[in-house]
Amino acid sequence: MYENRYEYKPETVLITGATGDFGAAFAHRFAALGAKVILAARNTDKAKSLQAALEEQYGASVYACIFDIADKQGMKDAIDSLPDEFKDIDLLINNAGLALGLEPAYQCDIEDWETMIAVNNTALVRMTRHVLPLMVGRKRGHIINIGSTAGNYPYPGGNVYCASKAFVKQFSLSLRADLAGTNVRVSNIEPGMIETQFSKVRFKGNDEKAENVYANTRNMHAEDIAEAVVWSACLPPYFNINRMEIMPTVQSFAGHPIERFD
Ligand code: 8X3
Repeated sequence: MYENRYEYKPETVLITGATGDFGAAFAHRFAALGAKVILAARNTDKAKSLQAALEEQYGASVYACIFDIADKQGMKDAIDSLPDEFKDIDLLINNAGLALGLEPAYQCDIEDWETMIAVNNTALVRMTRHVLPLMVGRKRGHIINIGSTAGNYPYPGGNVYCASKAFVKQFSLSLRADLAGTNVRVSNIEPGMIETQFSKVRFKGNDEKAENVYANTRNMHAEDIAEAVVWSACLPPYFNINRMEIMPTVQSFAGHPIERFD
């Protein structure tokens, strides 16, 4: 079985945050591979326009699944009402996530914290809980969580964002423990700094601040992370990537700052 290392492909892929930079890059790659793609997104116009592009470019079978990721009942209804031909999800990419703000913890907006936890954590575990029984029942499936280097290395102003991604890492590893013997895979893909809308969201539309993050350096892009996701997903099912941490070569570590006294 799967003697050719690249013979395995997921057949039905659900991507949350599908119209963001990462989500759209993943959708393009899996549509090109012939998978049925479910675009989970909040914005109908953006989802429909991505759907049209995937259908036109690859002749792909695409379903736009519209709900607010933080809406518990909306998510349940959306998953329960998937068309029959899209129900057998064998790859869930928990990609929806965001950072809001870069202030020190004692100055942050508490609502930003709550939103990050709601999207990066609560929605991710809910979606996982909806989809997992289908995978376990079929003994086929893969959950790819989009974590972050921020879950491994704290940085000033990262506070709840870093903590939320550490949660995603540990939840991924804990799922591996629970899923022993089920043939269901779990991977946490942990990107570092990637040039996307991420900083524009973090800085709430302040273009100058966002552009400065990526200025005068050699950035990675969403397509680079899609490469890692597709590779992990198309490995033969006996082969599980637990975690994959990725940084642009230009990014590294800053050491531990010491407070000095006069
Ligand atoms: C994004 C990586 O370093 O900007 O998840 O927090 S970083």
